[in-house]
Amino acid sequence: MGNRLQKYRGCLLAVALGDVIGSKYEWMSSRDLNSQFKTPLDVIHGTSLKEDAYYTDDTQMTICVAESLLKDGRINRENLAQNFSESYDTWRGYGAGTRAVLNAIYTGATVEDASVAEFSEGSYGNGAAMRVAPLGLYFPKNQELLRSAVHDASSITHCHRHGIEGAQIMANAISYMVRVKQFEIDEYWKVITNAVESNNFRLKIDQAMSLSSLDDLIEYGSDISALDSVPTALACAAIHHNCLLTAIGTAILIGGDTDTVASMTGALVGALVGDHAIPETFIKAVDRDNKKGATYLITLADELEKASNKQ
Ligand code: F2R
Ligand code: MG
Ligand code: MG
Repeated sequence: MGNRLQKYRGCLLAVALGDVIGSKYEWMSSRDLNSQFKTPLDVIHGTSLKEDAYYTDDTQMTICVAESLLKDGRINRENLAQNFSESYDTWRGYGAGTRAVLNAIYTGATVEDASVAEFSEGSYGNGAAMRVAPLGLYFPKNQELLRSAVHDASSITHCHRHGIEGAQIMANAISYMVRVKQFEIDEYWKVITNAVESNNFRLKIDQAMSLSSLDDLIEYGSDISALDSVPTALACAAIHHNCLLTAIGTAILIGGDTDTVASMTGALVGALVGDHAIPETFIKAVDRDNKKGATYLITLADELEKASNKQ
């Protein structure tokens, strides 16, 4: 188990690591992945990060949340929306709804109008949940502040109740992982169920609690909606809470939304075990030519750790 600083670094670096490796297999089937790789660790060690170890929207938007939080000391929706819009790299594989929201913000729409640019009831995609790690790290002990910050950060692009609920659940689970010295499975699921609001999520989380193997996870599935990916990541992290690389490799072998489920799983287990679980070669590979690569993620993690003491 890592010390406090290692846990903060582990969380953000594992967001990127899961994203970087997982994005090479996004939307592949579990059948194809499992015929290519024998074990979860084969996925990690058998994926070349020499040439292109770019992160995608998952990490890009996580960085924006961390930056805005550190700059404003809270979530200012307008500032965060601007940050999302200014850092939007079209080639990083954003969801169609999020692309529409960011284009609307770029052309001057208000945050409220932009949030329904693609879907009139808002997006139920996993795009809010996948970027929520900095909030769980910033408010590890203050549930009320966490709740309102997650709502504000999520509703910019995901005002559908399931989009927000997935982010609330993920943020609470991450705050649990960073808070504790010892993982207690019953306590973990209790924190998660306390953050559940809808029957749809209650049902999915109830099922997720009983999963115990890769076959179970494959049958349970992974897709782009918050409802079909957040519980998958929570279960994968619970099963492999003591081995970050196995957790990320397993999340990828499930198939489907591999970068996002691996990134969310990484955030959870990374926040528990810390960055010493990540080999230096992987850390160096993450978006190596980008000034917002691994070194920058470590800086953000350190600043979040310092600032979270005041919350
Ligand atoms: N989008 C991708 N990967 C595909 C990249 C394709 C390629 N590289 C390219 O760009 O051409 N990955 C990323 O998207 C997911 C996060 O998505 P997010 O931010 O939630 O987007 P969105 O569009 O809001 O929701 C995702 C899809 O869910 C369906 N959906 C959501 N709300 C809906 C509603 N109210 N009604 C109907 N459908 C709804 C739509 O199909 C959305 O497009 C992550 O996987 C990330 O890695
Ligand atoms: Mg992505
Ligand atoms: Mg994805």
